[in-house]
Amino acid sequence: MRDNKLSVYGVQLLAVAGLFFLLQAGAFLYAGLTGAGGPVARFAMICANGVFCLGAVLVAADFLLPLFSGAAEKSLIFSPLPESRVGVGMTAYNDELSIAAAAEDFAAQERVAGVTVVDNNSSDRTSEEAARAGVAVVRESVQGYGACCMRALREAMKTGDIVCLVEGDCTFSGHDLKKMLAYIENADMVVGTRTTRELNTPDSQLNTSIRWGNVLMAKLLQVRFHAVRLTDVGCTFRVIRRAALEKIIDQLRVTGNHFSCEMILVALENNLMVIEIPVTLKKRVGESKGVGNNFFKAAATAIDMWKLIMFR
Ligand SMILES: Nc1nc2c(ncn2[C@@H]2O[C@H](COP(=O)(O)OP(=O)(O)OP(=O)(O)O)[C@@H](O)[C@H]2O)c(=O)[nH]1
Ligand SMILES: [Mg+2]
Repeated sequence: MRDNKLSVYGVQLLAVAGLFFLLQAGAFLYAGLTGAGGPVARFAMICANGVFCLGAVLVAADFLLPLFSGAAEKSLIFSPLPESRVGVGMTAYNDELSIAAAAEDFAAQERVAGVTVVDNNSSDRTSEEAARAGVAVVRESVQGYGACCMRALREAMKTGDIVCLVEGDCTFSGHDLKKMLAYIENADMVVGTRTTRELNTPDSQLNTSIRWGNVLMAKLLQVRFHAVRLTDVGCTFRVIRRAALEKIIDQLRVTGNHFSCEMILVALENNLMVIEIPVTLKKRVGESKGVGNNFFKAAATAIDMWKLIMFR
């Protein structure tokens, strides 16, 4: 798959140019009405035109270069996996109120071979509650959402030839797993999107700023790798073929909250077929520790994701 980094820079320059054009229009209007502010308007005009031309050249170059390099696009996959079993890796951090119900929900799904809860240094009864639900429990000492996800993936690889990653906070539903398994026949990785409003409960974490922040970052990532359609970069719930995960697992580095974006990016860099499908999203059970109800954490995570998409 082609990595269109020039387009990522280009479209952002075009957006900045749009702001300069707005400033220019306002300044010319003001100058026309008052007779003052002419130099500001001319400055905005020069900036807008300059930035617009640079952005347009970068985007055009990105579209033209492959015509000369002959870069190949991905071809359709159809590879049914009727005998495959699913290993579920479930993240948990002080999730004693939700973990048993979440683990039981996923363990009860068809084709699930086992659920492993990864307890990320919880100080409450998370491990005991998970064990009570009858699933495997391991402890991950490196703190952080990404560290917990990576361990969950590694644990789930041991039990299934399809690996499912999900949170243990009851935001996601086990019955969505069969929808993901339907699409994994055509993909290496199927990732959920939480931005389908029809599938969110009204009290879910996807408020307007989190929804649009995710859509924006997802579209930037989509610009970088044309052959994919993305509307969310922060959904933990996903399934991946074990063979595909083996290819990328050692390239994953992010231990913090922007891990889910990194995993999609690395999958695309490795030419994996990634398909995004809508999943249901409910209000979490227990207290949010991530970006769910903290605007500043969400903004910091968005900046980390932007840096990944721009510079990795
Ligand atoms: N924030 C955080 N989450 C962790 C950590 N380790 C594991 N996790 C798990 O990662 C998931 C993300 O945290 P959540 O508190 O659910 O945050 P969120 O998903 O952004 O938002 P809500 O679900 O609305 O609360 C949860 O399942 C946590 O249990 C950690 O060090 N920090
Ligand atoms: Mg959550």
